[in-house]
Amino acid sequence: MTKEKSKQQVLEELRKRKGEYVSGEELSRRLGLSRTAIWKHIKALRRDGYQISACTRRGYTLLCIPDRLYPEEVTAGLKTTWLGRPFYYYEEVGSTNQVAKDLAEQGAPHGAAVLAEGQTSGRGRLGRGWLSPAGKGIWLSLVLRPRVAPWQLPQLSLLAAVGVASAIKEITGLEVGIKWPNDILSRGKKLCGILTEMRAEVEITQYVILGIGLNVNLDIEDFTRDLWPLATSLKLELGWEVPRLPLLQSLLYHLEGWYQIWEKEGFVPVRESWKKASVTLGRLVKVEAGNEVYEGRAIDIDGEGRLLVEGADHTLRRFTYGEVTLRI
Ligand code: BT5
Repeated sequence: MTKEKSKQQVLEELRKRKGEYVSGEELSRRLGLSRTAIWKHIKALRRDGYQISACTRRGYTLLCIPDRLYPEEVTAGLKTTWLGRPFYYYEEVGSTNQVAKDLAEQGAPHGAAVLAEGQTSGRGRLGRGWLSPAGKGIWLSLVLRPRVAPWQLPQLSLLAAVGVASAIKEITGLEVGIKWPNDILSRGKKLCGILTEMRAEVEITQYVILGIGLNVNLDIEDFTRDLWPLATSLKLELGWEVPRLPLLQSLLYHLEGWYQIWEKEGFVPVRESWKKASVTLGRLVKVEAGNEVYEGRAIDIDGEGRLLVEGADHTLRRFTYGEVTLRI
């Protein structure tokens, strides 16, 4: 048995008996490890951030788990069947989307997840950056292999926004808004950004990387000054620190649920839910798509997730992609 494996077993025993003391002797007997080995594992777990109290004659008890998104913690309470399995965890990477892409190229399955506590060069759309300070957010990329043609993929980004909004609502009660296609806003400020990258041939989608950056416990000083008027976090919105672990588990659960609905019933139910949370529809907007800038009123999204904008001369334009600025 590897050291890591036996450390996890010690943790598992303590977790099962949370609230009680377990003696070193009992642990050593149950796991077939020496008392010294048990003590070493306890020390290593403490280094990982687990608070374990040791009391002479009574043994060890687990007081508190760290605010880390360790794979064993995430999978321990995960209600999904395939999403987040396997779960790759890193302390720090450049971009989880890049890591997920490399894994997808090497054959990572549909549902694989890559999470990092911090990113040094988190990516936004169109070569922009994404601020991702360590331990403050959920910086996550999912490998998906949808059995749909590439033209249907924009629906997936809208689906992701609906999944994120459902998880935020479940865990915090906060009602967020979705700005087309998939920015999550609270009081007009950005709480979460989604970056979809893909490899596809004309008719076949090889894989999609769904990158989700959710600002959970960032304080105002964690943001660069230019982002102060534009960005926010759940903590800033709610006034309390949000536990990331249940939020991440809920996020994976809701995304899987919505994905399954999309596979079975198509885009209709996703579209309904998206529209309910939309802060774009009915508003005057400016859409920048490539070299073009178009202004008008956002009327609806169509059955493929495209934004319909009606100009002053009543011509209707459909946008598959683009950057929306909300006017009124
Ligand atoms: C996005 O781009 O909104 C997509 C962001 C996706 C980030 C995730 S994190 C996990 C995964 N791995 C990655 O490398 N990326 C994904 P866009 O719409 O282009 O927004 C980028 C713009 O938002 C920047 O130019 C900033 O103005 C602003 N911004 C940067 N960091 C932010 C943050 N943490 N919160 C809110 N706004 C931010």
